Amino acid sequence: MNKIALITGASAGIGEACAIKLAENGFDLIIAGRREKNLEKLTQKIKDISKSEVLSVCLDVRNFTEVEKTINSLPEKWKNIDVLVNNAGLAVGVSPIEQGIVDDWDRMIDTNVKGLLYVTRCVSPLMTKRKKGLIVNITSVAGKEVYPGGNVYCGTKHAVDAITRGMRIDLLPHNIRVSSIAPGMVETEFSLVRFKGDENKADQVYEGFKPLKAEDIADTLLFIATRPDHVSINDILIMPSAQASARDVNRN
Ligand code: NDP
Ligand code: 8X3
Repeated sequence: MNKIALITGASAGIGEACAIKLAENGFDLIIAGRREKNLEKLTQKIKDISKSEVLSVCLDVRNFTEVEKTINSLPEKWKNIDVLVNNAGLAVGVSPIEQGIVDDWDRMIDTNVKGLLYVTRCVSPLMTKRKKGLIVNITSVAGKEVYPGGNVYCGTKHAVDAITRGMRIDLLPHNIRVSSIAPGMVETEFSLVRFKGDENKADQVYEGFKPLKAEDIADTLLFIATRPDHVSINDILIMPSAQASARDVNRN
């Protein structure tokens, strides 16, 4: 029987690449996100490239009632989740704190922190019952460092970093491993979302150097998810070769 992985934010970027990578390597997938059309396309792609089974669930991680209902109503077989990838997340804006937009702050905190907690709260009991599981949280270099205009986004990723370490302790008696992947700059829709659809600004973020691809993070996830049971990869900080810190990027 294939292992089952649930990936949040699978409708684009890193989550989508992770779903494809795990499917190529024999996992069945529960793919979650808000954009149903993207999930439909991904479902078809996975069916085309692998023999994996796919369950697509339309889900806004900010809504606890919706998260709880979705997880509780999974068909019994799909409740045997072996790997949870808490990936759904976003940055919105780069305003300095004194000009910050409260709605942007709410979206980041509600998605990156509360959404991750809601999904974990509903999935982890399924794992503790089976005394096995792996949870991988997608954090960021922004969870290790701060940079100008990163204030609240960095705060949410620092929170996820701390929550990850807390989860690891709480879930230790239940034989559940908890890992985090902290990427530097990855070229996805991330910057387009951050700059609210401004393609010029988004493109500038990745100009003059080779950023990571979503597939690089998927490779990292696959490595973590295929270690033997006695090995836990606690945290991986992964950067483009041209990036040394959140603020130091070697552009041509
Ligand atoms: P994308 O914008 O390409 O993808 C973000 C994903 O999150 C989408 O699938 C989106 O789906 C989903 N998402 C956003 N809000 C919600 C929500 N409320 N409910 C459910 N799903 C949601 O960005 P990335 O792939 O780059 O980002 C993935 C993760 O990686 C994020 O946590 C981000 O912070 C982190 N990260 C990204 C880096 C980068 O440079 N790209 C670097 C470090 C970390 P939909 O809109 O359909 O709901
Ligand atoms: C995304 C990477 O550097 O924009 O987490 O914060 S960064």
